[in-house]
Amino acid sequence: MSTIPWQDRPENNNDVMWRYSENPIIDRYAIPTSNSIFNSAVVPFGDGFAGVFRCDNKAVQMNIFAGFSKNGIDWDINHEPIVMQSGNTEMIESAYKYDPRVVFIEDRYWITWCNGYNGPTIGIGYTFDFKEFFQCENAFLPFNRNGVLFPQKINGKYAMLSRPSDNGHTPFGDIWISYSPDMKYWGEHRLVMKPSPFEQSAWQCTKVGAGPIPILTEEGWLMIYHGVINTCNGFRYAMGSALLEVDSPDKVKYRTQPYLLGPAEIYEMVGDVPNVVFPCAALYDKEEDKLAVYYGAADTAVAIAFGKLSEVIQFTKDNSL
Ligand code: BMA
Repeated sequence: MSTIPWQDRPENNNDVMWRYSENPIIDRYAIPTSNSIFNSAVVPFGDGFAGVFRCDNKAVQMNIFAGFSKNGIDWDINHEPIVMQSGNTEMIESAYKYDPRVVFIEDRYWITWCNGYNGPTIGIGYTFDFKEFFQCENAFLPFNRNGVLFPQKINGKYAMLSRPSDNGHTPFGDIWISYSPDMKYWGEHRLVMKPSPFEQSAWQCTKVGAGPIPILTEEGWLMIYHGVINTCNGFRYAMGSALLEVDSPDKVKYRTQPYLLGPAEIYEMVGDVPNVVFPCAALYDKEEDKLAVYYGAADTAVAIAFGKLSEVIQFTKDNSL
């Protein structure tokens, strides 16, 4: 297994998660055409890591690019976007692609993203090698964002979290779960989680959306998510966690009242969209009790935060809404 990026908690830091000292790890201009590189996904691959990166170009066209890394921190991102071939259907329109997630299930890496098809919906594709990519049916009708697959079938079916939305900046958002026997037809839609009451936990009172691929733990599925508050200066995105029942992940066992990480460093507060911490991927090592969360910072760059898996789980239980 590849060694995941890691830094011990800094002295005098009592937070459950802490930032990598060299953040951001990927600069907005990391490839020649990019305006910004953020909300991106990584997975262990070969003797290192592979990733699918959201790069908006200088025309601010949104697309996804493959990248590779030996250590999970220094990335070589392809200069050309991913080109899809048809997967389980004919080629369907993709006016834009953004906010990818990646997960290995059974024999291949599945990618979900926000796909432009007469409005945003959830696109699905797969690859075996991060060279050739195959595009499948969209999971849902527009409008939807934040499609996040579980890393294994649940009760014999693929399972995906998503957040039904509108065609704009969506002033609402609940997390739902849907199931599929074949990665093509999705149904059995169930509500997982709504925004919280303002007076209890205002950072997540406007909308919530799933982030990285959920992690199976002894306490249930650890789901890291983003929560949003609408302020007089617009939306502010922070990161929280929940524990979902293993066989019925629509049941929330615990959910953090305080956030795990909110915009506080300059690269999170200043950028194309200020005050955004938007997690899309996590690497973990259960034996070493390590968790590294990759997040988009201010819709501009990619950053990492670390935590002890056991402490994040305990924090979620001890500080539940
Ligand atoms: C969401 C998506 C994300 C973005 C966030 C903050 O609706 O567009 O890609 O990071 O808004 O702007």
